[in-house]
Amino acid sequence: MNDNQVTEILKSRLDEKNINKLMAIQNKRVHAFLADAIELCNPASVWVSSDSPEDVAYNRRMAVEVKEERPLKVQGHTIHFDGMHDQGRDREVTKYLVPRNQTLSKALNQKEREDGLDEVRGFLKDSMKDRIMIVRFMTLGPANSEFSIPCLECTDSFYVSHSLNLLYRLGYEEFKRLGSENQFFAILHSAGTLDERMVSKEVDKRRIYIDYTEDTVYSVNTQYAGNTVGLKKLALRLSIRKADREGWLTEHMFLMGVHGKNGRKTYFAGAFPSACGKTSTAMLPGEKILGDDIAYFRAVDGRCMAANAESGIFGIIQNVNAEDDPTIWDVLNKPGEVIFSNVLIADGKPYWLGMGVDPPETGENFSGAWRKGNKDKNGNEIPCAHKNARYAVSLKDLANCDPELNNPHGVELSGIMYGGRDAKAYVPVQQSLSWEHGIIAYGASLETETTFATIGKEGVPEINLMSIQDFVAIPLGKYVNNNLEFGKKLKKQPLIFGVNYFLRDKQGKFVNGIRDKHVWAKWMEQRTHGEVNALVTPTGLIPEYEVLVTIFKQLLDKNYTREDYEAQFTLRVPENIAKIDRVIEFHRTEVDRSPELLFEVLSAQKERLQKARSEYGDYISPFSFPKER
Ligand code: GTP
Ligand code: SPV
Ligand code: MN
Repeated sequence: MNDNQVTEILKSRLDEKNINKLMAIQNKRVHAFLADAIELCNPASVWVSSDSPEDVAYNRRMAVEVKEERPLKVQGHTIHFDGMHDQGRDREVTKYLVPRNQTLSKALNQKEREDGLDEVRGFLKDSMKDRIMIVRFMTLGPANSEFSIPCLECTDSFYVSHSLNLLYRLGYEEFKRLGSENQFFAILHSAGTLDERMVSKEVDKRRIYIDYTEDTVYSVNTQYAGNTVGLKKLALRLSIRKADREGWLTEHMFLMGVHGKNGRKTYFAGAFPSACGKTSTAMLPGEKILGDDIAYFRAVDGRCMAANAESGIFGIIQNVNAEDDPTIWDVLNKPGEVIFSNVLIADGKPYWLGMGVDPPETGENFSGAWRKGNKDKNGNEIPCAHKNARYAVSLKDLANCDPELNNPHGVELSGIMYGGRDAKAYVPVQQSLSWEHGIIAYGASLETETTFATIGKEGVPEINLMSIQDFVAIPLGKYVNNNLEFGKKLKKQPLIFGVNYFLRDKQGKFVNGIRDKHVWAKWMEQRTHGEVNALVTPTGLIPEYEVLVTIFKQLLDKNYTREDYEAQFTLRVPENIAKIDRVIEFHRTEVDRSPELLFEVLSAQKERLQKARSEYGDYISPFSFPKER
């Protein structure tokens, strides 16, 4: 298409108001992308959001009018349902489009680019013929900042577009300023054919393809936000490539401020795989949340500066209750803008698993009209709400939102955590022996179990490097190496911690309570200020018993016993050696270009474990370990 054809298409398909809004953005790539999308999807009309209060309100209204959302009793709350088989990220059909002459790691799901484009564009053909195409300009990262990445999303779902408003920064003005600059991410989404409940019907034609050669993503026949709100996990894949080219880091991490002595606040980031603890950590009562899913890191004058790519939360609602999560509970119960998804609705009120309130026996949920005891096609009982039911809210609506959220310079990080669902090996909290040791032994060795956040079997153990493996669009080893190299740019490196909320005892019971993570956070905060000692173990530095006694008492009013400490911090040597063997095997066979240092660091840890075993046996009480000098 030449420039004239592009203009021709836009002028013939947009009405005067919308063409004016669009032409205020003088960018050839924007115009060409939209002309192509219009030709392909053939929408009934095109609406461009200018982010004005009227446009934001129109979007909110339309989501209800087209029945993708329904108002609930509490003012500002709505419910959206995704289809029965569209309740999480779909790994199987999410693929990188790779040109014939290129290769990506074999651990990555990929497809030959031309074939992939033909297939997905085939499914997008005429997909919007009865619907409005919505054109959105957004940014990832704070505005007017080194961290910002402009994004264009084109969708036929007012729910998706409404979610963008809650979760990201509006970017129409930013695009106007951009002028002809063509460095932005573009996303084209269509929910495809919908059934009478307004949910995507053609599940087998669901595709999410990432065309990284053009910084473009295609998504079709799905509505679940993780597959459709392109600025989330789809743009994440593109930003990892951008960060790799430009020498900074994109991480699947929360950001939070932890309070300490004399009113000070210390910033932490934390990587946990989906449904393994990011939001629950960042929302700890009394602390400040800056982000709960995606963080950008840049080395600035030797300091590690971090910003949230997002400005809202698309959070798991299961187990959110008044006692454990008072802040989010409050937001989910008072007037204000909240989109609930895939919870049970009865009498205009939402109910979910683990809310601490008995749900009614009938209502409407992701399966349609629901009654307790209803079974699915396979004879399994349908729960009242899906485990991956979620809520979407803006961070600014939270009482504990950190005031630095939109600081264009980001915040300076003092600590980084890595944690997964590791039932057997790692202790609940430990500090790495160095930056390299932390990146390798905690980040690149992160083991977890699959969860309900992705479609497929739950509880399958796997390695999920840095908790970001699904989204790494460059060779995995190079990604590890970028993290190692990043440390060298820092004069003051954040301390690195390994945490494990999911360690179990021999009977299979978790050895920690849900609030214990707060104690670990306070201990880490004190470590970053050099205020408390630690004990040296073969896998890292662990808290001293007496220090934990004090924090447990002050914070949770709990008497922390020697038995608790031993149950949680005993070093399990056989499990730790087996873990290292699995991780080494994984990096040898599944990862291309794992740095040699990784094997050295892991082998050294294995030797330390073997040495300790020869002295103390297989299970070593934490009281045996020496104090750090
Ligand atoms: P995504 O939004 O998918 O990226 O997930 P996330 O990392 O933000 O997960 P989140 O913090 O929402 O945790 C999800 C699940 O972990 C919920 O079902 C929680 O109940 C559970 N969970 C959180 N903390 C703990 C804990 O300390 N112990 C146990 N056993 N479960 C926990
Ligand atoms: C995750 O699965 O890591 C999430 C939710 O944060 S999603 O939007 O599906 O990515
Ligand atoms: Mn996530």
